[in-house]
Amino acid sequence: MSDSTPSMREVLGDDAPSNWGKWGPDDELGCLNYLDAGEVLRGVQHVRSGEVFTLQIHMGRTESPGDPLWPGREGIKRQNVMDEGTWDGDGAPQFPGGLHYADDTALIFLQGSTQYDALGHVWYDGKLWNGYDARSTVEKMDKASVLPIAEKGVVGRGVLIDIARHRGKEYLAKGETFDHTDLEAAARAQGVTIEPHDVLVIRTGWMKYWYELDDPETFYTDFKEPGLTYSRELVEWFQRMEVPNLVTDTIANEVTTEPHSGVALPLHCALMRNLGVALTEIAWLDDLADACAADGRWSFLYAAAPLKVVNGTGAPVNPIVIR
Ligand code: UVW
Repeated sequence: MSDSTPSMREVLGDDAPSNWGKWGPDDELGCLNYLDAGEVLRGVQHVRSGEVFTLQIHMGRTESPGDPLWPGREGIKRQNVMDEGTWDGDGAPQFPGGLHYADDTALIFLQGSTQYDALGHVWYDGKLWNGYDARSTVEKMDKASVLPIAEKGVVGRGVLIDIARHRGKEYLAKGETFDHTDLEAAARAQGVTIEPHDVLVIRTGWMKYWYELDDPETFYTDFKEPGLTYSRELVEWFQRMEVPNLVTDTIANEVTTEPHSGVALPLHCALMRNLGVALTEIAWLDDLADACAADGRWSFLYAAAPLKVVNGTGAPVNPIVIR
């Protein structure tokens, strides 16, 4: 960070839009509170053909380029502990009837695949979502962990906005930005309306780029993902639209550094920490986008539940879309 880079507070303002306290002092769900039974039924109305799409990327690919990760994280380390080889030597467990089986273990970054961030995953000025003390994250996430999101489950009407297709590109360029006005323009062009309480799913083509490029060194050089970029108006739009959940096919859901201030991931703070919007990252959206483009239907039933990791800062997820 250069000396001239402003602080998160300077960028977002002393009076940044906030939903703290809106659902009480103990809330750990934020805008997911908007997704009640009525929203589930609204989502169901968008199921027409019965097609199912699963949005998780492959986890633990051994062939190049491996799994896309935020710099500093590592992909899953999966290891067999039991397989047919176990019975090659003596001392293997014997079961009545001759049962053999395979088991494996895994060491994973909870944010190392398609995942939900816990609402407490990022913070500034010593406070996380709803005003919880950042010290509550030490050693384990005591407040606003991923568990409440996992317990509730996320079900509602989803809408896909394909910014890459709208801009006539296979994928956006490094650092390319867009905002809520671009989302609305793309929605108009697609013939769909972004409605209040929609799970907002945005395709940039960035996951396709990761796999097609097949060159992690180029991908991570001058690492700057494309994505939504901060403005107060954009944050107010999210608040007004009561967006419960933002899902994208990038590793961090927003342009990596905001071009004007140079601050990293201000929307994580503005949307997740201040408004309580749930973030879902690294989603595979290309198959869904192709199906939506083919018949012009861009809304669907979205359903997801991350793993119930107690005190987790996030957890892997395989969201399901039914259209
Ligand atoms: C960070 O916030 C650093 O990562 P993520 O992409 O998991 O939100």
